[in-house]
Amino acid sequence: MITLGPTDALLVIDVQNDFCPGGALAVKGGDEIVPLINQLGQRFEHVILTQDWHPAGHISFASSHPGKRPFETIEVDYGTQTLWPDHCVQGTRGADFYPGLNLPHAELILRKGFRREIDSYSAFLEDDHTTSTGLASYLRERGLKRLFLCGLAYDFCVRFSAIDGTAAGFECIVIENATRPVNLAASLEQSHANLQERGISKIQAQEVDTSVQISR
Ligand code: VGL
Ligand code: ZN
Repeated sequence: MITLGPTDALLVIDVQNDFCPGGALAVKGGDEIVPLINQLGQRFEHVILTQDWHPAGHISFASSHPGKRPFETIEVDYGTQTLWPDHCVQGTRGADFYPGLNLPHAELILRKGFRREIDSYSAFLEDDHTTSTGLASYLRERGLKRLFLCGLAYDFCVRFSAIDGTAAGFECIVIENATRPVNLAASLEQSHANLQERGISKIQAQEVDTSVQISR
């Protein structure tokens, strides 16, 4: 059992319409985790949401690269970029949080991927591995130390947020049954391996102690 305290935060990654069934980049079962995330949120004093937030013509969109199709890859300045269908375009319904997500006490909504020339899977560092989102400094100033990650997608934004969060000095724990993967090529197996290599633990939502009442 894991007992939560005031320096813990729930980091809810990209639970947006476009990543749920019917969306532009639908993750299988993406909507199924929402009730669990809502329940989990009740156990946390501090909840942070991330929102994938791309301008039209974003570098990660296949449509921005003539002749390329979604799920192909290209080489860009910062390495290999997977190309996606247009998704989470700023101000569109697809970029809105999934309507079933009910976390009104979330304290921060962190938007990422808003630079046209850089994708950002991680909530900490954009994909050039240099440009900071500011999240680490925010967490430090707020005295938040341990992060429980959930949301979409396990093998992209959740994985890289956990890796970069760990590198930035935060204890990161992935709540596995409150995530779902895109599952592209070897992304799922690689994600499991990457987390294990770095000693990032995966737990199930039921391992969070629900007997502790939080004050709000
Ligand atoms: C994501 C692909 C593209 C994610 C975001 O949230 O995991 N995946 N943009
Ligand atoms: Zn994206």
